[in-house]
Amino acid sequence: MTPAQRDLLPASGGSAAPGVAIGGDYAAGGGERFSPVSPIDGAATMPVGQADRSDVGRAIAAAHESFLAWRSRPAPARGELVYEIGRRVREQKKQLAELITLEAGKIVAEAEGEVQEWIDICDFAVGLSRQLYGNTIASERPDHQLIESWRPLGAVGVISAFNFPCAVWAWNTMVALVCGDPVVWKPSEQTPLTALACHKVLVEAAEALGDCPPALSSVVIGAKEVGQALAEDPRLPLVSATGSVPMGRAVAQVVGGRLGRCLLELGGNNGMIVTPSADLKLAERAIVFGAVGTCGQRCTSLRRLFVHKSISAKLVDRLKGAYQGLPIGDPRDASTLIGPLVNQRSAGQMQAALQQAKDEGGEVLCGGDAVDPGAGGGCYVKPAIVRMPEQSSVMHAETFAPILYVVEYDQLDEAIALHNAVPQGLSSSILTTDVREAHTFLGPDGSDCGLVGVNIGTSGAEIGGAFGGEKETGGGRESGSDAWRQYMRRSTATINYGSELPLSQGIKFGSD
Ligand code: UN1
Repeated sequence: MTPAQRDLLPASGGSAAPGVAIGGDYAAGGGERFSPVSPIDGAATMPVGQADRSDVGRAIAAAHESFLAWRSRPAPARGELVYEIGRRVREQKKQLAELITLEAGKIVAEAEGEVQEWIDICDFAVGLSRQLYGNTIASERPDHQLIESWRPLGAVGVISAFNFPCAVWAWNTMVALVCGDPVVWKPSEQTPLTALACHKVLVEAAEALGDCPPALSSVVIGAKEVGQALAEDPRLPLVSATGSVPMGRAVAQVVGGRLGRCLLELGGNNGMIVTPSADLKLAERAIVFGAVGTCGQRCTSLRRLFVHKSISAKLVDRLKGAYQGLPIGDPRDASTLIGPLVNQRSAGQMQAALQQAKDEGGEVLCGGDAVDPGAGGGCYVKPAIVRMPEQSSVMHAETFAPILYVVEYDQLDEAIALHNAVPQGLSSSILTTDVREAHTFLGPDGSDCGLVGVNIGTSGAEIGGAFGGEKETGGGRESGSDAWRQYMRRSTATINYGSELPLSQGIKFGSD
């Protein structure tokens, strides 16, 4: 770690980073200390403490206390904190991105893009703080009025994954803060330092602003027991979880068991259809970024490509050419486009998927093999393109690695049916210049995903839209549009400003 990266972390007074952060209060935590390693070279970054159940309980209690104060602050005044956070993130963008690269292994340009998502959601949330609109509704009774207001909900639990160690928390937290809700965050154990650095920005912004409750943000580092403790606690009326389908299923069952609210953003297995009228230059760029960006480790990564048989040979040739020139290596190097996979397990899963694809009749057209990392120990791989005779079982699972399966199709409705025939439903796109094809894909008989694009790749969604997907992706929506409503309690008020008490539904009850 560089001194600039250390400066981003809370001063711990020791050689390890804290495992528990409750506002500006830092502690090692009652769990066992561990040593995360960087995917770049497998070298240990910094030892980190871990929270145990009682630490999680303390964090939630403090967040709840802070909620009781924060909820009565006017929303535009809550927005002032988010404004100050955004200002500070702009100043530290480069350093924060470097820390993300170190822990998640993504290339600098993409790490900076991730911090940019934080800045963007700050701007969005500040505007939102003056636009938490409700409705007024005509009453069926004379001299009555219905008013719908949105009130703060309570402290929110956020569980996030290694691949977007800053942005996913930021989408949740910036919106939650203007809605009046503090956040308790369990980051991935792969990226605890990024989490502590993000948290520190928030804490310092709150201190600079003054008069903020102490625990608007908390971080509890640890493995699944920590997530379990968040899911169980009724003082967290909302738990927002991003990660694998099994993780989401476990969280949803616990939160559902106490009738809490869940916001799930789980696996994607994203597809694209390329039709005969597609602009192939554009298609090539959209496919390459979608399939190999972040080394195939975005939940929005492109994994399944359905190409019309009349253009398949031509497009596949172009893609093979493009894949050949991809610079693979140290993500800190500005010329690198493909960084490492997160760990050896991930590399093993990639090899297993490629073997299964071959067993199911697939032909690896390029890539798939490991690249010698030189002196370091990172897992560097060549992104693979695999031609499949049909959408067989390997294509139904999400493998978090840069494998692009290509299947030919003949009729658009057949391609759409194939596209939708997987358990996940996050992101999708169609490459076409035919307006009928585009609108068919966007329409009710088209893609069944939460994100649908035309002439664009599956990844790289902007924060202004609601982000999330259907089926096993979990159904949640985060970030922009009206996703904020999930962080609030809807209160429907009925006001009688007359001197009679007429009953609704015209009921006569006793004498008037
Ligand atoms: C994720 O991979 O969990 O749309 C989030 C995208 C990014 C976010 C991905 N804005 O690719």
